Parts: sequence; structure tokens; C-alpha cells
Amino acid sequence: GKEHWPRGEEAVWKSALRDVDADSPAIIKSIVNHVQTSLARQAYNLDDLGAYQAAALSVRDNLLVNWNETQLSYTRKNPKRAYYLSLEFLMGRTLDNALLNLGLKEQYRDSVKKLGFSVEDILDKERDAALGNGGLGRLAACYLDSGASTELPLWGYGLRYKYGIFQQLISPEGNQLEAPDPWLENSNPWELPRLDVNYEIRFYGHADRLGDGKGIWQGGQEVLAVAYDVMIPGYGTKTTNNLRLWESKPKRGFDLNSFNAGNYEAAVASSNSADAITSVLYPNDHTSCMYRIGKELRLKQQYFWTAASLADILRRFKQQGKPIRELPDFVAIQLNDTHPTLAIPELMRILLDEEDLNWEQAWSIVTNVFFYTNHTVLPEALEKWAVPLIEHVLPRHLQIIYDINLFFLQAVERKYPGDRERLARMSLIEEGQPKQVRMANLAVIGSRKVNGVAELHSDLVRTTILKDFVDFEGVSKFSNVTNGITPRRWLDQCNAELSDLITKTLKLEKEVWLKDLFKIKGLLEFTEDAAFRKEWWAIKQRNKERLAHYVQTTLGLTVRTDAMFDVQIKRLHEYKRQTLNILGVIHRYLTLKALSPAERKKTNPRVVFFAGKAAPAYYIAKLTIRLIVNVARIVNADPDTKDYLQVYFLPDYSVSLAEVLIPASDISQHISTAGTEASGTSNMKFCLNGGLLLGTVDGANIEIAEEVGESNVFFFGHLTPAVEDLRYQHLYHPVPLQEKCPALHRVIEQISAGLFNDAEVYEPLLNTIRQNDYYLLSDDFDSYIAALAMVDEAYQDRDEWIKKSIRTTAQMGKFSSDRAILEYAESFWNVEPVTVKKK
Ligand code: GPQ
Repeated sequence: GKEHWPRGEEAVWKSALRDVDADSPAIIKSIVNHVQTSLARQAYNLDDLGAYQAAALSVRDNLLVNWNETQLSYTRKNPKRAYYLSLEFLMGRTLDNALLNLGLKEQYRDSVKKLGFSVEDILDKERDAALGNGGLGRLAACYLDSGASTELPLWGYGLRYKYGIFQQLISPEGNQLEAPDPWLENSNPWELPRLDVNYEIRFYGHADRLGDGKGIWQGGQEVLAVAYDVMIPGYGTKTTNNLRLWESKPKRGFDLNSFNAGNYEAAVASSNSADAITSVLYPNDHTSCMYRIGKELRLKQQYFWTAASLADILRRFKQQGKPIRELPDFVAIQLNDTHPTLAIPELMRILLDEEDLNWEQAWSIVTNVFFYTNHTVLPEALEKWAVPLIEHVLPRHLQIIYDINLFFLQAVERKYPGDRERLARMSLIEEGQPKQVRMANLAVIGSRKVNGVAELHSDLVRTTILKDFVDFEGVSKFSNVTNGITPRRWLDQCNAELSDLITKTLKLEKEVWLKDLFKIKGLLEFTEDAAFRKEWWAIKQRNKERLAHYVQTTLGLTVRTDAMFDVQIKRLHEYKRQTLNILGVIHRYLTLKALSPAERKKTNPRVVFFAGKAAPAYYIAKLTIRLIVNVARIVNADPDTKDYLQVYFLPDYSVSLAEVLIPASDISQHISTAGTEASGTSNMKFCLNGGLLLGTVDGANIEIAEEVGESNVFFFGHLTPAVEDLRYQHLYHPVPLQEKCPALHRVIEQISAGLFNDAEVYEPLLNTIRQNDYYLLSDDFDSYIAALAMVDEAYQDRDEWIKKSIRTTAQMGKFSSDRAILEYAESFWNVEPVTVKKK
């Protein structure tokens, strides 16, 4: 309470405030010093937010020392460096991770306690850095953590959006509403503005050809890209890498078109001003054409970011005084999806028009510098840009793209004379009104290597969307790097108790197994140890209670913690089939209703959690949210069933919320239509935390099952090779739903009849299933229900379940992002670790 200011021990404050000669420990002094100087506040009016800010600034001082050492040793040793270009970095919170990686967690815990604060309360004041949509952006964040932890000279490049992914609100009817995420409002202690690092970036204007593939680009409009650096500490190393984020600013004068937060979509689409370029993260995931307006701004974001990043990379390279032809010996650039593909024509432009290389020299450099990762085979997600738009915004780049295409198609023609269809498929330009540039094709031919993100996905990339390119260039260019997750954030930080138990049980320093995750296999021999199982289960229980407490304090709802916790948390998308899950919930509800009270008592109580955001314009996904919210409302209020089934939709899913949900799960659902989920990464997080997996034979689920054993996962549904044929059947030999899947038909008709309010509202969603059912819900429903029943049955044998849980965690070693990033470094980039000496 306020009457007790200053908080904590007055003597501690006083001795720290006494300044230089004080005998107080360095951490306390540094925090107090930041309270006084950086925040200009006093002990007497410091709240948790102020304490967080002062602690963060004090931790930042430590990071900065390491950051400087790291950059200095890179400059001295001059190793080949890798750059990860990503439009999204879904970082979440930083303080806890920085403390862990610096090895200062306990010291800070004690210090803030002496100052009268609890470290948990302080950590909770930090806002998430949510500069990403979902898996793709979180993967980038895990890779930065692993790059620093494995001492790789790896920098990230992205955009410093003023507004991250929107805040999700749920209206009384159950609709998703979007509000801006002004994450920089309280200032951000983790970034360093580098006002001196800036580049002029040009748009529009006109381009002339000068012959020999060269050209000149003049006129147009210039904006300024200004660097902000975010320090990325490695775990247990001194290495502190950099994430450089660009902010756009007007080059001169100021701009009157400012961001209007009132209407989210209009705001996204509005304004051509310089500030608008890095104003907001596009909230659409897996789609390149959802927003018709605002597309120009997205193209400008992509070019602004790639041009600034390349200019910065080249300036750093040039400081070494090496000839430009040696660029591939010192620089590898990983393209995270096709978003940064404009880097390919941009580097060509620089090499041709500014460095005066000839075409062959330039193209050979380009194709040895870039590496492209594909993250989806869904056709609607493959980026295409209208030729007239590129011509308007980037006239010189369009010329270069046409030239790349000409030389490329000539080579294809030589290999396959007269095969016009093949030429049309492989062309960088898709015919149509308007013509469009196929960014994936450009990324493929401009890169040294192309990879998918799980074995199945990489196979599908090779055999479907990029088959022609595999035929033409040879299969060795097309490979796989299975995704990974950082065990620091996704086990040690989010589940400290489990981490401690593992450390104690393995009799290893946690620094050892957190850096060599295969070591957790040692847990296997403890599955038969009853005392260990008891501890294991008690931790799961406390994690459930932590989640229940979160739901109680944020939503005012009481979750029962003696039930199975069943979790599906991810972006809302038809292919991820949250709809299948909620229809399964309704099926369970109807089944329970039909049972006698005595029979009900024999069933396995279940709490089903959903969380996830829908793209603001994704109508069907938003309807799914509405259905989930309304099912939750009816089911949770039904006295017949509420002891056996509860349903929650937790609003505003985020990295921080995932850190609470994942450790609490008994079973998590990864139930995409086979062949559609490239990898999935939350599946890895759940399993690492001892949650079992219910899923389809898709993405990384397959490799998880290979590692942990099929007896420890619950698989259902049709396999990838069947999908195409089933879709064909839907179109040409449809069977009425009532005949094909009576159980699903019953569920759908109950919704239609108004069991969950607003009957008519759901018709468009239900029609996607009644009509062509592209994502095969009707084909997989029965086997899904059967799998859920198997999960229930397995849960009844609690001891066996706990053994499965332990075996699962124990065999997740492969899925550390340290393993993944080292695969990139060794087999693609040829980049080696650089040890930064500890002082
Ligand atoms: N992914 Cl194309 C996204 O999160 N956003 C996207 O726009 C595309 C892919 C995901 C993908 O759906 C997951 O299966 C992967 O695990 C993840 O990328 C990281 O590779």
C-alpha cells in the first residue's frame, strides 16, 4: 500500500542512493540509479511499472556490454555472417529471457525483493513485442535465440512496426473486434535507436535501360529508413547478436497524414505518407490477396525493408575492403518466406547499376547469397504482385525481373524445347488481367537452396508446387530443415518447476541439457519411478491451477482443475480446422445430454480451451470464433453437463498467454487437413511440456510421432495422398451429409436449429461443410470422434498416461531450434560459430 513508501528495506534504498561509496550490491545500485536518472522518479512514487522499467534498463546495460564485445569480435575476426530477413519477429517479452540468458535471474529476484517488489509482478508489466502473426514470426524469434546461443554470427532484419498484431476483443455476441496494439506507448527499453544508421529508400519515378542489362532509376520519392537495434542474448554465452528493425521517416519536412486508430482496416489501408510504411503489421496470415486496398503499402513495406537491409549488409561488407565478387564468401541471406524476395532484383540493381558488374557476374553473386524457406503449399498463400503495381512503385525492378525471366525461360526452353505449357508454369509472370509476378518462382531461381519446414512439407514442395523447378535444377537444391523451438523460453521459462525437476532428475546442470536437448532422453529411465511420476503430475496440476487463476482474474470464470485440459491455440484458419474441434465439442455435449446422470459420472471430465486470432477480413474464421464463444456460453451454463464439459475461448492470444496455456495442457490438438500444415511448432512446445498430441498425420506431427513413438500420440484422419481424391469426390460424386456422416449431420443441424443462438448467422460457415467441404471435415469427423474417445480412455489409466507424458518430453530432443539453426548454418550458409570470450 501507498502508506508504506518507500517499499522494501529503507536502508537498502538509502545505501544505494548514497551513490559511489555505497556498499550496496551492484544490481541494486544500478536499478536505483535508473529509477533516479533514466526514469527521473523516486523511491517514494515507484510502482510495478516503474520498477519493471528500471530493472529492464539495468539488464540492458549488461546486454550492451556483451553486445559491444560480440560486434567487436565479429569485426576483428571477420567471419562469414548470416542474415535472417523476416517481416515478422514475434518476440513476446524480453526481461525474463534476458535474465535467464545472462544468468542473473536469482540475483535480480533478490535485488528487486529487497527494493520491495516481486519479480513475477515486475515481469508481468512488460508488454509483448508482437511483431508477427503466428508460427512464421515466432519461428524467426526462436531462431534468433538459438543463433546467439550457438554463437553464430546471425543478425535479424525486420520492421519496427508502431502497431503490432491487433488486440483481439470479443463482443457480447461473440464477434472478434480488433483494436490497435500501441506496444511502444510506455517506451521500449529493449531497443536502441541508431539515428546515425539510416538509408534513403526510393519509390516510384522512372527507369531507363542503358543496354547490357544495366539501367538508371530516377525521380520518385525518397523516404528515410532509420535503424533500431534489439539485443539478442545467447543462453550461457557472451554472444549477443542484433535484430535490426527499420523505421520509416519522411526525408524532409513533415507529413500530415497520420495514423487514424479509429478504424483498423481503413487505417491499414490508408495514407501514402513516409511514416505509414512502418506504421502497422499486416494482420493477415497465409494469404497474399485478402486486402485489395492497402496492397501498395504492403509492397512498399517489403521493398523498404529489403532495400534498407541490403544497403546495411553491403556497407558492412564493404568496410572490409574486399571486392564485391567475394560477397558470397562473407554473406548468406535467409529469406523467411517470399516476403523479402524483392531483395533479389534489388541486389541485381545494385550490382548492375551501381557496382557496374555485368549480368553473369551479378547473377552468380545473387544466386550464391540467397536462401529461401517456404512455409506453405496452400495455393492462396503464394505471393503474387500485379505487374502494373510493381511497375508504378519500382519501375527499375520490374525491368530486372523481366530480364531475369527472359534468361531463365531461354534456359528452360533449351532443356525442354517447345514445351510451352512448362514455360508458362515456370515463368515469373503469370498471364492474366492484370499480369502478376510469382514471388515464389523468383525466390527459387534467385536462391542457392530452397527448403521446406518439415519432412512431409518439403516432400510436398518438391512434388507439387515446385516440381517443375526440381526437374529443371535438380533435386539437391531442394531440401528440408525441420523447424524447432527454443527450450529456454518454451520449457525453462514457461515451466520453471518442470525444468527444475528435470535438472534434479538428470543430475545435470541445466545449462547442459538446455543446450543439448537430446540429453533429456535420460528421463526415460525414470518412467517406472512412482515418486518421480508423482512429482511430474503434481507440476502439471499446478500449471493447470495457474491457468485457472489466469482465467479467473481476466474473465471472471471458474475453471475446474480436476479435469483433462484439452487445448487448441493457433491462428484461426479453415485448414487448421478449429471448426472440427468445436463440432466435436458439440457432439460430446449432445452425447452427454443423452446420458443418464449415473452414466455421465463415468465419463472423463474435460475442459476445452481455444485461443487465436482471425485475420480481420476472414469472414469464415470469424464465424468460427463466434460459434466457439456461443457454444461455450450454452455448454458452461448447462447444469446437466457443466461438471463434465467446459469450453473457453480465451481472447487476445499472444506469446505470453501461450506460456501459461502450454504447460497446463494434457492434450493439445493439431488437426489440420493432411498436407496443409507445413510444420506447426506449438505441437513441439506442448510435447516438450509433457502434453500429449492429438493430431492428423501432417507437418511435424509425423516427426514428433517418429521420435516419441506412435503409442504416445493420438493420430486420426485421412492421409495426404487421399486428400486430392476426396476433394474430387466432393465435387463430382457428392454424398448427402446425412448419409456420409450422420453424427456430423446431427451436430450441424442442431446449430442450424438455433441451439447456440443466432441460427442464421452460422449458415455460411455450415455451408462450407455442406457444400464442397474443401478441408474434409465430413471425411475425418468419425475418426476424430473415435480418437477423442481413445484419449478419454487412455486418460482413465492415469499412471500409464503420466508415463506417456514423460516419454513424450524425454524424446523431444530433435525439436530444439539449436539443432535447426545449426543445420541452416552448416548445410546452407557455411557459417561457423564465433566464440566471444568471457571476461
Ligand atoms: N506459417 Cl505461409 C505462418 O505462420 N504464416 C504464413 O503466412 C505461412 C506459414 C507457418 C506455417 O503455417 C506453420 O505450419 C509453420 O510451422 C510455421 O509457418 C513456421 O514454419
